[in-house]
Amino acid sequence: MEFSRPPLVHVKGVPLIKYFAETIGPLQNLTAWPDDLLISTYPKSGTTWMSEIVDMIYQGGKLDKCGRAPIHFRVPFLEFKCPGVPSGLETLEETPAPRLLKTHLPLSLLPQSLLDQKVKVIYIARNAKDVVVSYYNFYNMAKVHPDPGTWDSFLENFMEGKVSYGSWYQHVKEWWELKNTHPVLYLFYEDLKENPKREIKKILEFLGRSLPEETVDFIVHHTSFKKMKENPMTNYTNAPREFMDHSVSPFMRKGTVGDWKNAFTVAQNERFDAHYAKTMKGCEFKFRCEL
Ligand code: PPS
Repeated sequence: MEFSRPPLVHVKGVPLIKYFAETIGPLQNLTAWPDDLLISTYPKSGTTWMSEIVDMIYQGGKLDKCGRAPIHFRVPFLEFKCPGVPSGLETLEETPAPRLLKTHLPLSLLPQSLLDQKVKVIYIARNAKDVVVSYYNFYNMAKVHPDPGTWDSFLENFMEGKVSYGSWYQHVKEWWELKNTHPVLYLFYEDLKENPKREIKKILEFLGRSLPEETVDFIVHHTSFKKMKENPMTNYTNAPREFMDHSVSPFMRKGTVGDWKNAFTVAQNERFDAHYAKTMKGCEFKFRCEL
């Protein structure tokens, strides 16, 4: 099936991939379970990486168990829907407790039950410059998105929140705020890249779990970019080609901090920085755009 790159559809003012927009209604009937764990991110911020880390933790570091299915079946993507592929809600029906769930939704579209049940959340934030570069490449290869246009126009749309899931700026801030009232572990892609073992230990503590030191080391090793890129259970190469065309750009593309420097011109960087300073003014946490 060839996707026609349908235009984004707005739900409560949030632009979404057309097929995903169709699930937002039914998704509001989701019954969350108290032992669910939600992995939340703005797109392209390290969701797949965190999903693999947490599944490995849940499976006690056993590789054969993590190889039981591709990552999107092990960690259902709540709002996912695409013709010819099981939806996130369908996958969820087959998922036994304790469940790992994935979403990119802003809080205004999140099923209320997840909040009512005080479901633990691991949120990963990544610096906006690397996100927008990763997102542009993803738009090009995943044809459920509209045509991204030129890099310059995509960058402009990103700054204005006119991309799928809307504003990065609002997303990272509102999920940070949620920490005040809800169990949220807020992590940064750059920290995970810098010292994955330290960050995995934070996750273990948040989950109230412990693992032997050598198992933690094994998880660090197995969830490296290189390992995940060559692992068909994490690299999305088994997704239908009509949905993700890895010959355009692989899903596991670079996995670095600072790749934005290869895409931004000096003028784009200046424009972006000025807009960023205005939009993020007063924000109490900081992003690192290089390590
Ligand atoms: S999605 O489609 O929104 O769920 O994508 P997401 O998984 O959030 O983000 C994809 C980017 O994360 C990179 N990635 C990793 N980086 C470092 N280490 C590991 N193990 C890893 N796994 C995935 C992936 O390459 C995408 O970033 P870019 O910059 O495009 O390479």
